[in-house]
Formats: sequence, C-alpha cells, structure tokens
Amino acid sequence: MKTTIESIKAREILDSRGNPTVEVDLILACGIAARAATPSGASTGLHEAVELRDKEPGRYKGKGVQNAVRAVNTELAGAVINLDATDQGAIDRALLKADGTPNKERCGANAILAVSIAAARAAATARGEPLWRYLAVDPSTPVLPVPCMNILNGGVHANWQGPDFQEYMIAPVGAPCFAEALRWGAEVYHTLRSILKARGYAVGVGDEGGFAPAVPTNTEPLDLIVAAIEEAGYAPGREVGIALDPASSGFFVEGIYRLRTEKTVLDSTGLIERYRELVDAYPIVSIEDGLAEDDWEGWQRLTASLGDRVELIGDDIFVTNVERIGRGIAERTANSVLIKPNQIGTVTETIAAVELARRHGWGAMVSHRSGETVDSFIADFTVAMGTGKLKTGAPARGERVEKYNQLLRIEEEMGSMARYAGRAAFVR
Ligand code: 2PG
Ligand code: MG
Repeated sequence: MKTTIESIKAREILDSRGNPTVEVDLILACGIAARAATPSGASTGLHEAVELRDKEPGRYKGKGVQNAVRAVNTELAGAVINLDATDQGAIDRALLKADGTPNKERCGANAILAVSIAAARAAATARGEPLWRYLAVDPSTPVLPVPCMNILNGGVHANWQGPDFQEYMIAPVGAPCFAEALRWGAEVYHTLRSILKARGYAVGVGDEGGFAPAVPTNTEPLDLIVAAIEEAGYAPGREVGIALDPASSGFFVEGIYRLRTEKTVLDSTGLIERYRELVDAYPIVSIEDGLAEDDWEGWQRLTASLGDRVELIGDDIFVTNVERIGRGIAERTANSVLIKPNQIGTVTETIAAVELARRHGWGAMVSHRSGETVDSFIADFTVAMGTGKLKTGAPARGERVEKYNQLLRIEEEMGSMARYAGRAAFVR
C-alpha cells in the first residue's frame, strides 16, 4: 500500500466558541483520506507556540485563520507531499523546517498541528490499525484514562462571573472501568445541576460545558461538588476525587494573586497556604497551575509543601515544551505536566514531552482546549501514551463528549485487554 502523502487541503472552520480554526484533509497515494482540526485556548500560556490569526478587524473580529490555511495549502503541503505518512518523525521535521522559526510564528502552530495529526491518522488507517494502537510505541503501554470532567467552570471560561478558579473537575478514580467512570461522572454532573437549581443558582454552562454559577467564594464549588458526589451515591475521595485547575496566571496581576470573588489579594505564600487548607478539607487529587506561569520560585515552595500529597500539574509554566519541562524537573517545580498538542504544534514534540515526564517519574495529564472541535485525537493519544488521565470538559456538549465517546469505543475495541488507570494514575 502506498503510504506517501499525495495531497493536502486546509480550510477555515469554526470551533466550539464560534471562532475560526484550521481543518486539514490529507490524502495518501493509496487513496486513504484523513481529516484533522486544531483546537484553541482562551487562558493561553505566554510561552505557547504561536497560534496564527489574521488580525484583520473586518473578519471574525481579527480572529480569521486564512493565513494559516494558506500556509498549509502552499508551504507546508510542499514540504510533506511525497513523504511517507508512516514516518511521523520525518513529517514533523519537514513541517518544522518549512516554518523555520523557534515558536512556529511564520506558519502557525494551528496550521502545523492539523497536518501533523492528519498524517498520523491517515498512516494508522493505512496500516489497518486504530490510532491508539498505531501511536503506542510499546503494546503494553495503552491504558484507559481517568476522565477528569470539568463540571464547574470559572475564571475566563465563565467570563469572570463565577469563581476565580477556572476548573473544578471530578475524577472517578475508584471506578472499575472507563465506561463506569464516565457514567459516574455524568450522574454527578446531573446531580450537581439539581443541587444548583435547588439553591437558586443559574445552571447555564461555561466554555467547557460545566455549570458557571455566580458563587460568593472559591470554596463554595467544592462544597457543592462534594454534595453532588454524595447525593449521586458515590464516596468522595475513595470513588470520586476532585481535580482543580485554578489557572492562576489569569488572576496574577502586577505580581500578586487577586481573588476577585473573595475581595482578597494573596502572595504566593498565602495562596500555597490556601491550597494546603483545601487539600486538608476536600478530596483533591491534583492541582494544575496553582501558581502563575513565571513564578518558578513559588512553584518550588508549592511542590515542597504539597508535592507528596497531590499531583501538581504545570500547564502555563511548561506549555508542553521539553526545555521548560526539563527546567521544572531539574528545579523540582511541580511533579506533573499538562500535555496540550497545540501548545507545541507537532505530534512528535508532544510525544517527547510525555516521554520526558515519564523518564523522571513525573505524571502527565493530556488536555483539550477551551475552544474545541469534534476532532478526538487526544482520546487515542492519551490511551497510546498511557498517561492515565485526560481532561476534556464536562460530560456534555458535542465537542467534549466526542472524546469521551471515542474512549468508550476504544475500551470496547480493547476487549479483555482493556485496563482502566484508576487511582494509580495520580502521582504524588
Ligand atoms: C487549561 C485549558 C483547558 P484553555 O487552562 O487547562 O482546560 O484552558 O484552553 O482556555 O487554555
Ligand atoms: Mg490549565
């Protein structure tokens, strides 16, 4: 079967927030076709690879991606046509070379990633393998992740109308398999809705499908979620834990953490103390971006104080970049890394980030972006890499559930080989 790339065509489509993004169709010489689309963040890290936007105010308020689309159809296509799609390393090297900048600012990481993923998907089909198996280096690695479901949204994802902390996720660590974990999560989600209604809160949802109530404090969501877990019939902690992403870079203003809902300002010492109180009082299994993206020294103290109790995941601080993760490992900032393919821009570099974390005993959680499409690459990728954890929003809204539904299909496909990561997925 001829697995060389024959043609590539990109177009501008809309993401879940109604903003343009890049979709790519790729065809191999044997006729096999694959499609991929790039997601887009709202609380983006300062050090992420560049997402190329047209900045033409008259189109989509400057958010058009026609230049990225053009880059795919001309330069990037030119660089990879006739290359073998089953050699992901060679494809990604050619893409990087065609762009030629350290942060992918010329062609855009949004353009490059869609090509990189489409090539992987086409290659898997050509090999007659599901994507998760094709991407797995070692056949013993694949494992079904704990779905970390963001059921209460705050921060920028809720237009700063709710809590300052961006994401309150439930992690059904005690479930026997993925399908049960998803069912437990959906039940807790619906129970939370009833509780919010009964207490007079609005039940509209934020960008990732979680509810976005105007709570008076950042701890109120934790009380509401614990109540929902119990009322749904599960044991908080033993069966369903809580994963937090305060996304604190978003409320770190002029060197200080500003908790608007509570009318409080805290320095990193104060915020670390706050997290310690939360870990004492609630069944928290992980805290992502507890401190801001360049607060390396604060992160070291956070890790020294809580790193043996919960998984401390770096998102904005590491941006899926091996150089920054390497520094984090050397300086003991965090004990885990968030993995977002579009923060770095190619499949190969994303794999390198997971492998670096693994070699040093660090955890890794794969993640969607707040602006998504129905592309479910990260579901297969998580299983293939065996990271054991995936966060992809609430168990609601098409672009979120497509990833969870893909994991249901993968679990079915694995049959008796299927393993669910469960509690062991969380490092400390
Ligand atoms: C995050 C992400 C995904 P965004 O901060 O972890 O939940 O948000 O895509 O807006 O950066
Ligand atoms: Mg984050």
